Amino acid sequence: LAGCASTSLESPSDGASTFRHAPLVREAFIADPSAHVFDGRIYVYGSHDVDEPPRDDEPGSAFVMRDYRVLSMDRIGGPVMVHPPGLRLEDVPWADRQLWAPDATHRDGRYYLYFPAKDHDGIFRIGVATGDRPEGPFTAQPEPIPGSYSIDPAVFVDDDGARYMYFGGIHGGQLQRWVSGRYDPAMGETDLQQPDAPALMPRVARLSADLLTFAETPREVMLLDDTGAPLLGGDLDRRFFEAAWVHRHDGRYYFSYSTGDTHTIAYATGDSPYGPFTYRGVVLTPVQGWTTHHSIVEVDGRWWLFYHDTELTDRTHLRSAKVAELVHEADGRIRTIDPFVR
Ligand code: FUB
Repeated sequence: LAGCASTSLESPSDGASTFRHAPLVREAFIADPSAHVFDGRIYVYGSHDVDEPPRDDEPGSAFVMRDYRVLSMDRIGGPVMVHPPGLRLEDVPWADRQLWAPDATHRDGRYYLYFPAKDHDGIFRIGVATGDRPEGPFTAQPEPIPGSYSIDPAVFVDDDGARYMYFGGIHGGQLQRWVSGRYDPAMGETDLQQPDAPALMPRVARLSADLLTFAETPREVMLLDDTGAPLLGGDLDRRFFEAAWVHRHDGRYYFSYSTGDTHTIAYATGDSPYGPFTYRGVVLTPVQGWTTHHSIVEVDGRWWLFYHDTELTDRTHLRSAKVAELVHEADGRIRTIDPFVR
């Protein structure tokens, strides 16, 4: 193991810090934390932020990540291990740059790491790598998942064992370039530029039995307002930007996501893993740093929000993972977390 840091849930209470929660680790910058409990231990799959010059001037090009390093801990608040790189860019034949936010799943002693990267044409695709340990090493499939595109894969396991991948991100995540079903760079660098039209929606596809491909063509995940109308492109406080995550609580499916340029983690609820999901509110108010990205996981009957911020650097591409307790109210709403309020 490359490192093991003790962490506390809260930042020091001597008044020196305005942050409510402490970084999980300080010896590496781990962002976009996707947390899971595998065999009784908590594993966090995140982006490994580094400070390198960008290769191009596309949106998001400052995020140049080249490998994945898994964090693990036996309990929330316990010592956190920083494992050696589990997958490196040079070991992914199809990938050229930018290993962005990953996720993982586990079945029958195999671990599956899902990750986005730009291919040699500069197009984001989603790949999968497998291994027999939760922290890796992982071996990448030679090609990206057929029919995959954009960024931020998140894999949800339903009670019947079916696994669904949610993905997509606008702006630097290129989702706006896929409206025709084919990659179209003429669709620009932001979104549809139609504030009164339905917003770009995230995507979902059930995974195949071997967990290496999609079992179906990805479909849109509809995010609705409380009148049943799709959220609009101009509804910046509520529309989807990136960082999809799904969890199930008390029979409801919760779809949570980043609103990007308005910097919240929002959530919507529904009755099916495919949606539609109706907007309910805010999970996490803005953190320090432009991006916000999270996961929600149950550990021994309590629920936790893993998220990131730039407390240690104040630089938007050098982020640290944190964890906060998350509460579902009796009516199913999620109590909003403010990362600055103790
Ligand atoms: O880490 C790179 C990108 O920043 C992620 O893919 C987005 O979700 C945002 O957190």
